[in-house]
Amino acid sequence: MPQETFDLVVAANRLPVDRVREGGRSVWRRSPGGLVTAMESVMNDRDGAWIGWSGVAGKAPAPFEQDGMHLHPVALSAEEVRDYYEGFSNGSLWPIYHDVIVPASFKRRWQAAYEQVNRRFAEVAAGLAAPGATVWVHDYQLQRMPQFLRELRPDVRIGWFNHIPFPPVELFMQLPARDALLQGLLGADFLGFQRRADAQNFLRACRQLLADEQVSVRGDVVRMANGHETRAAAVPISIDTAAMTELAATTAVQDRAAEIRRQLGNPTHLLLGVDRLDYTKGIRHRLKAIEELLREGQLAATDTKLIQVATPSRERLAAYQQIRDDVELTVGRINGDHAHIGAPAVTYLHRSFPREEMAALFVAADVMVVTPLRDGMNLVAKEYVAAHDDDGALVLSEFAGAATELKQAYLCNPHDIARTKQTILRAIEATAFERAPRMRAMRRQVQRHDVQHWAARFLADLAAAPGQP
Ligand code: GDG
Repeated sequence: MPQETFDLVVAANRLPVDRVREGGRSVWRRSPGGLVTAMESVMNDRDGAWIGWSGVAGKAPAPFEQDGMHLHPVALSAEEVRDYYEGFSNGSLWPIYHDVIVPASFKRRWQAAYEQVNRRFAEVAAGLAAPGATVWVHDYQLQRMPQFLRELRPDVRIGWFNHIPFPPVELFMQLPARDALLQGLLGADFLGFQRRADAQNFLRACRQLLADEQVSVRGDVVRMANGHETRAAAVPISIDTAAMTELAATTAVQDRAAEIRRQLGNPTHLLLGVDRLDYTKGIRHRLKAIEELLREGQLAATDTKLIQVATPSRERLAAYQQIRDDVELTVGRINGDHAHIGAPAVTYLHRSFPREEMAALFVAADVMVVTPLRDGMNLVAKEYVAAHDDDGALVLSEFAGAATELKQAYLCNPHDIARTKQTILRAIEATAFERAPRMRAMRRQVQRHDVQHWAARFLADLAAAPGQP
């Protein structure tokens, strides 16, 4: 029987579901996050399929339906998880694309596995795409896929969206696979980036590194020797704003927010950090600033508390074990110096929570502290703005993509600890009168530019891209 085909195929490293145990049985549960919601809204209208890894190494489970989406698992062996995912994607690309906050490593074996897995994704997509279908590829793990797919299926429209920054050419050049990565992306018709600066970095890399390949760049379009054109532009991602605001307003979430504050002894100032435990997120810098403020007596642990949620991430990689150790050592020291019995200065939570609990934390926090050293966008900043009332404040790093949109945040350079301390103090001390117009302006921004708007804009840009000669 011929395989069923689809008008829209989404490809991402991971499927939008996780395998979990429920009542002694193993079942699929939808993973949290705006991307899944956004794709659901466009896929339901368009008969869509999603291809990705299930999260478990070995044989792929059979394709299945979930929430109106056709899900098609792609197999990864244990060696491929090590070499393509942990190695090339997170040991080579992730550091280079985030300003080399930790050194990048390069291994030829990793690169070979990346090629192999990207080719497999392309083959699966080629088999599922209907004639003239749209294939939307996501993120840095799949940069070779557009070229492989175009070779197999020149009739489909191919778009790619980068969730993380695209680095300046001086850093990108370090990658031994640099030409292959650019050629891979140039198989697409449209490339979406978080910020204009990211698209510009990509265009500059093509201009500088592919000149010998008869590739020319005019404006935001790259033209290959065979006449195929690829457009690169900014399409900043967002959140399901209405859903977050609605959830935050429910009695259950409001009550839980009040309870959280009560449990902490009703502090005058409740600060909050929510991050994947990643060295890009600037958690150490944030803790250092707060530790100094407490030590100098500019903040008092009796009336100021910090909750830091650090969701476990990439725990098999040494750089992630190191950041975890650093963060936990610092939290321990801060509490050792400033906590009272039953009243920690920093409540550190190294696990993940349901959406409702996250919303309650956003509602409860007087000041949200988001201090990445580099971040593609940072959705947490947008979620806080959508969930909290007018009497809140957002401290936001200039190095998060969100800083280009949330201009009324208290912006800071997390490398500059002295100024970051001042900025945190300003946000804490701001009056309701100063806070309200800032919060309202930022909320308007995320209401107008929500994730549904993002997905629709990406698909419109992809449909309008010049593409084939
Ligand atoms: C990449 C880019 C870009 C976190 N802990 C829990 C939980 N979360 C949710 C947050 C937020 C999401 O996960 C994290 O998104 P971020 O944008 O903050 O960061 P990355 O994971 O690094 O994402 C980033 C993003 O892609 C999208 O393009 O913005 O720059 O690095 O939604 O709320 N959700 C739940 N429990 C948790 O414990 N339910």
